[in-house]
Amino acid sequence: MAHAWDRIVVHADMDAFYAAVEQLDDPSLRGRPVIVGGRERRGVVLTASYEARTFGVGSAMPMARAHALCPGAVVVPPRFARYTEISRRIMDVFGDFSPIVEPLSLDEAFIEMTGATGIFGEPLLMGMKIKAAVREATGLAVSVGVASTKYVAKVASDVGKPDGLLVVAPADAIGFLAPLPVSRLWGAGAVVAGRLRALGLETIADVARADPAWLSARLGGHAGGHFHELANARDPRRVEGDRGARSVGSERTLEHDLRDGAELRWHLRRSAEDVGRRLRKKSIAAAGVRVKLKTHDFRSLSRQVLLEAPTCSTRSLYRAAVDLVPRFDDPGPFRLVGLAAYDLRRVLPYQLDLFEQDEVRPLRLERAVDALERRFGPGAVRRADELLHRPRGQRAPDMDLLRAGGEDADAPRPRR
Ligand code: TTP
Ligand code: MG
Repeated sequence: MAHAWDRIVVHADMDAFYAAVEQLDDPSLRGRPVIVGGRERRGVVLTASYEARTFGVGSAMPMARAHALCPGAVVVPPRFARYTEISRRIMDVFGDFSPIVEPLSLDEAFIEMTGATGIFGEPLLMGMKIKAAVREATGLAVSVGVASTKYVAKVASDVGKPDGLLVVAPADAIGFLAPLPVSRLWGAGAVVAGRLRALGLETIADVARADPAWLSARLGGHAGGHFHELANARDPRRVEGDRGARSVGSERTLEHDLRDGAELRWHLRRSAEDVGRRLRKKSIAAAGVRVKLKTHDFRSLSRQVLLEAPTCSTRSLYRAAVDLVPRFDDPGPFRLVGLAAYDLRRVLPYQLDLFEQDEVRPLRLERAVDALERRFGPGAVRRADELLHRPRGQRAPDMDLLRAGGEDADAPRPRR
């Protein structure tokens, strides 16, 4: 490939979002011009269905004008709680494709897909899968742009609307932008676009060819340089996922309160195995490890650490967790033990092996065990020391029941 994809950024934006939700919930509105906005004539249009847009109705237009343009439109008042609910579902779908999702509004997000071709296929296939997953989860259409920068991906999703899917390969990005009007430059509102036109610059190609110093002198500040970079398809901005909020965790409420350090470590190892396996399965590495303990009198305590290098290795997670234990100043006893990996980022499948030089061998072993477990079921392979040093009261079959505890492990359980 002459021009490899150094980065893969997806921009996804729902079509006529509020109006599409109204048409979804009320089938009698489907195929008809729908305007979402206040019923009073002094209000504005929040959005219009594509049927209404053919009459020239658009967002932010005064309602009176919308009525004049499209007298047959059905006006529906907004239901923000419902849009928020669907938005959450959409963002969850995006989260299934990448640990790094940057929502821009209720219906729109960047999704960092660099390194994910091994899992989801080439950029076009990624886009198709994201569109299909959103449709399956919500019944709604999303337009998707795929490019190697945020700016080009955003323009691509918009140009493809409605129900679009447009992939702009890195080598084609400048040519794709070239014929578009300057109003398509990100950050160029009506005023800036007007000034660019007054300078004789109509298309993005005109801006790309202009001298950036001359542009900056005319526009003031760094704006000229900024637009010149965008026009040349250069945009180094990263997709900013809410890293802190996303984590993969495993915790369990114990059958008897725990005081003993060895027993605590045994549970941390089981959690590290669970978390490590899930990270490796999704080709995700974590830079942070958090240990959570709950005391017998229901106080939640946690300690966390940022690792020198991100990891998906059970062994590294376990070691970091064990190092955190002395930092709890509460002597216990404890009724719940949990481990979570946070600050997640995607790694290429082959990078799992290259990731940390000194962890390569255990990681290879762990991935071999993952493969065996996929074939023969969980618990098919056990560590010898685990079998020998099983804590009291725990028989082997119980372990996997405990492991499945996950979500509601916080709920108080009767003690034996
Ligand atoms: P957009 O994504 O800008 O618009 P859209 O989804 O309705 O249509 P499309 O993307 O296909 O062009 O905005 C998302 C929602 O945000 C939109 O449905 C309504 C709301 N919104 C407002 O409330 N006021 C506004 O001025 C705009 C532009 C949108
Ligand atoms: Mg939209």
